[in-house]
Amino acid sequence: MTSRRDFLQASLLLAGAGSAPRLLATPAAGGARVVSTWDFGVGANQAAWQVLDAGGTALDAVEAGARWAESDLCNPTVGRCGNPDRDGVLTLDASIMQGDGRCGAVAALRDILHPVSVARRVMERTPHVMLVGEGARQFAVEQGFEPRRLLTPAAEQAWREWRETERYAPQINAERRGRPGDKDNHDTLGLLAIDAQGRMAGACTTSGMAWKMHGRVGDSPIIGAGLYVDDEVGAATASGMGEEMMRNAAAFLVVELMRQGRSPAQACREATERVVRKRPEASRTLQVCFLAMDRTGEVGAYALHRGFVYAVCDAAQRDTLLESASVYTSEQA
Ligand code: SD4
Repeated sequence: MTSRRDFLQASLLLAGAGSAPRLLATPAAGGARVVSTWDFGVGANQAAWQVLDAGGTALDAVEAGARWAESDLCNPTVGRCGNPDRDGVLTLDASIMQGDGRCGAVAALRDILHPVSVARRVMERTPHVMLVGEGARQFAVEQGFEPRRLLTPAAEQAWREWRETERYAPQINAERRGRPGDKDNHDTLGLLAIDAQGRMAGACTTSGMAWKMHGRVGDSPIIGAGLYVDDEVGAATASGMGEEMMRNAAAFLVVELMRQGRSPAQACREATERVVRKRPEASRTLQVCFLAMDRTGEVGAYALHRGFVYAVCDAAQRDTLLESASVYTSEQA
């Protein structure tokens, strides 16, 4: 399996050679496209593309992409390799949504490898949208998902080292991503897809903020905060400090701005600026990132700080990785 670091280095090499990948504005007419947050989005896109390329649905595609990331043993921020909360417990958040408004989510789920698939079962097999904690785990087991201990020795070791500092000061993406030598801090996988029939879907999956309080839930499983999809308009997903996304109903905001006529890039920018206006001081230290795709397949992104990269995949480009524009452009912001 190619590691996320390899993907990132590949993109940096391209950029260094003066041939940074270019994004086609929209896929070929009637074409499918999938976009994902961060460098590991390249691998997730490839898993999703296998579904789209075979004529599958956007929903199946985003689930396949999210499952790829949840299984990835190199990713300390999503799925089985995620860092635990401050009590040493790994809890996972995920959501999935179709463009017709159907959606499902799980939060603070323990011991289950594929939270995105449990979220899909919530959508398809219950009258509800979200299950949390022990109830989500119980439902998953009833549905045939096998419970297993997920915390890796590396994540446990990292938690033990963190505990020595005994300081509860959660930060997200404080160490900027996207340059060689940057250390992974925290990222979430958000995927948005449009299939050959023009149906849209999205998924979002994460282990949440490392060393979070036990029971803390981020934006990723909250429909309208970390993910929102509407076939009439388009789709949006978020990564970064989930509390800001929740305060601003951010993914929904991005979609509504597109409904009012903004391009995906403009909508992401306005949502980011809203976060800054609400909390100007806090916004200097935390990261907030948006990725959107409208119903024609046009893609846009924006972040508070530099370093947010996103991956685009369609019939003409399989592993395009682009860096988003940002409010603050200096490392010292
Ligand atoms: C959360 N939004 O749990 C997630 C974390 C994240 O980049 O996306 N980090 O708040």
